[in-house]
Amino acid sequence: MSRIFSGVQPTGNLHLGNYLGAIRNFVRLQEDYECIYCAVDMHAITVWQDPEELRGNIREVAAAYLASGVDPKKSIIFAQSNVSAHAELAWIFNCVARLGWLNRMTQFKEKAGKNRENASLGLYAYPSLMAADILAYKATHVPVGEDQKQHLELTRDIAQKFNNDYGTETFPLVEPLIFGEATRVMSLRDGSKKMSKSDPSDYSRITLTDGPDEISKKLKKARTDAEPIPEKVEDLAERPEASNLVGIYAALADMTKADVLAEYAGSQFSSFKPALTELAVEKFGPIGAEMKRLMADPGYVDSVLKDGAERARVIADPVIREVKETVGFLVS
Ligand code: AQP
Repeated sequence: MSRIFSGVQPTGNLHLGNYLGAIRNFVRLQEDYECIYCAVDMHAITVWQDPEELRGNIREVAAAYLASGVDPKKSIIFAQSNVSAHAELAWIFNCVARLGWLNRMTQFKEKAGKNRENASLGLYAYPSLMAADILAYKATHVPVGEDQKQHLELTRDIAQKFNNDYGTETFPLVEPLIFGEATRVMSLRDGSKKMSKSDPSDYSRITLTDGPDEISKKLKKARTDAEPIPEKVEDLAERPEASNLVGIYAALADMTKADVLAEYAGSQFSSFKPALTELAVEKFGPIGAEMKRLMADPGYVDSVLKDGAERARVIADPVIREVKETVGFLVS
């Protein structure tokens, strides 16, 4: 049976990249799969989080799922720390994963930066916890943005090594689901950097709760080049900022980049940007408004998370039990 698992870190500033690379696909997949979607708060604390803000951000992730169209009756929505299987399995995977594998993880290198010695042990072990998130449910498919591909390869390596070491077929080899025209949305200020929650510049990203004025200001300021929009997708290859805006338009309009170029080839970005603004406002207006409404009703959001955690435990607890028995722990 196919089962989907994915998550978003509650680190604030949920943005267009999180939506187009992940959350929107979560909504589409729930029609055909059993889906489990998580606010990965244990991942969030791998870098410092203010406790009060973290609580709000966990609810914000749940609100973003709901406002985007994830149906809490059909899919499971919960907070990672409320299901202990994640932490338990992560420890076992810490003993399966090899240091050499983790040393290759580019996200750790980027996030730790030059000050590696001062990074938390949790940041280093992040991919092992991510493998546990997925495999605690024996999920088979994981919708993510392109930046998570390497971590999913590590999840496969961990699953395979566990199965080989213990001579079992406990874990499936997960498949990434990376689809859509915007699997890697870039910063609006720098086409070589991905759009990110932690970028110090607010102008680098459009957040899900930005109103029409903010969207318009940010897109007006978005970096482009002086050339008009080209006719062919190949001609965007050396123009990262132009390619990014065309990709965002295509994803929001459910078109291909080629279709967008067919419509706008020859136009300047000064005339393309207002069209993109209009489209972004049309798509995000209702989502942002619904998120704000849900954030003002934390009681409802908490009830969704509580119900989700209960349903998640029903799936994960027997898996943890099976793993503990396999490893040789005494299971009472
Ligand atoms: N720029 C992006 N384009 C497409 N997809 C993206 N995702 C993130 N950024 C982009 C996808 O969103 C999902 C949730 O990401 P996350 O919150 O778990 O962590 P992240 O990848 O570290 O996201 P950020 O926004 O870049 O946060 P910070 O700044 O804290 O590192 C994932 O599926 C991810 O691929």
